[in-house]
Amino acid sequence: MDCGLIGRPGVGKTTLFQALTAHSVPVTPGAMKPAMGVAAIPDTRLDRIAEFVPTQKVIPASVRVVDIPGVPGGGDSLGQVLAHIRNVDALTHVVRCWDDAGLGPADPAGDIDVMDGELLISDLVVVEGAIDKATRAARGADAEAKQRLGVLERANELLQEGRPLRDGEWDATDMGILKSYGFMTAKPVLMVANVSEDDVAGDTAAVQAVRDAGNGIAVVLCATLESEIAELEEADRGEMLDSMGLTQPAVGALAQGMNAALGLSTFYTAGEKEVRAWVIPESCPAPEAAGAIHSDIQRGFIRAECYGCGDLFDLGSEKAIKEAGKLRSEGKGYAMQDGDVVHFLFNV
Ligand SMILES: Nc1nc2c(ncn2[C@@H]2O[C@H](COP(=O)(O)OP(=O)(O)O)[C@@H](O)[C@H]2O)c(=O)[nH]1
Ligand SMILES: [Mg+2]
Repeated sequence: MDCGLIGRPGVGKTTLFQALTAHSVPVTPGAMKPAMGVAAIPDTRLDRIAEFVPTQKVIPASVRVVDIPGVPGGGDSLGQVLAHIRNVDALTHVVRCWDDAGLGPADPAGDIDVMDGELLISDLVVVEGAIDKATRAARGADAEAKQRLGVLERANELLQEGRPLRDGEWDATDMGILKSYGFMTAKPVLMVANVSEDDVAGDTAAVQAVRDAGNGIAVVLCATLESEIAELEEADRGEMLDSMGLTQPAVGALAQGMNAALGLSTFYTAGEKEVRAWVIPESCPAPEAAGAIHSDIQRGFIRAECYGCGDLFDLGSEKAIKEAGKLRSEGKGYAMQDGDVVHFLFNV
């Protein structure tokens, strides 16, 4: 699953990408090619599990992040940028909330309109072409083609009204059809208000404009500051955060927000060697979750022994969980719950 950073040129996408990936990927300023990296997802539940289960290593889950070049004001490069946006699963829309000497005063609402407008128009072009094709295909007795045409016509209506496809009501089949066309306005989106160092409290009108665009939700951060924090040794971060009036780096909230936008949940494995977080689609079946660890465990799946991490925090040890009858044995049909701590039994 890939999460793409999008926004107008100069809003701080690459700076944020470097913060998220802890400067592990070399980037070329102004490059028209996307850069790809991995962001670790900070997780307080994971740290707490490791307090109860003595272990050698704690390994966080991660999300793949793609730094996509900014959407320019038209021209040849626009199509190139939009093609990259079609390929990711979810979007993080970065908006400039500081007054910039070169780019001018912050205009979040205006920038968001331009960005959303480009995505909408581009989806309209795709849907019109797709309807033509699907109409021809649906002339026969092909039920699948008829359904596809129905979805495309509904999509067209929404877009004609200037509304993004994510506003529509779609079932899983409809969503699959929309995905196959790479519609950008159908992708889940997380709004990010990129502020100056003085505004990390997020109480400005500019930040409010970004929140409004995100149905009340936006991650507020200062990308340059986050990038500097990411360069520091773990031990030196506290002091820097304190001096900025922050309790934890905002990239943590951002990575968690991306996960939620992608419809993902987390389960844990906990043993002597490692305590580790794994990311899976919400409510996915136990064997599929096992497959996130290794395909052999999925193939030879017998059962999952699990408990909720809350039980561990309440009862203090796996032994106590067992004694309290809270250790569950789940079969192939089990839908994973967020926060499960699991031991998979398998046979290959
Ligand atoms: N004041 C301020 N400047 C920033 C912030 N984030 C990025 N910048 C600056 O904005 C410029 C463009 O940033 P960049 O990450 O390359 O933007 P991109 O075009 O969206 O990838 C750089 O000079 C950054 O140092 C921020 O949070 N506050
Ligand atoms: Mg950039």
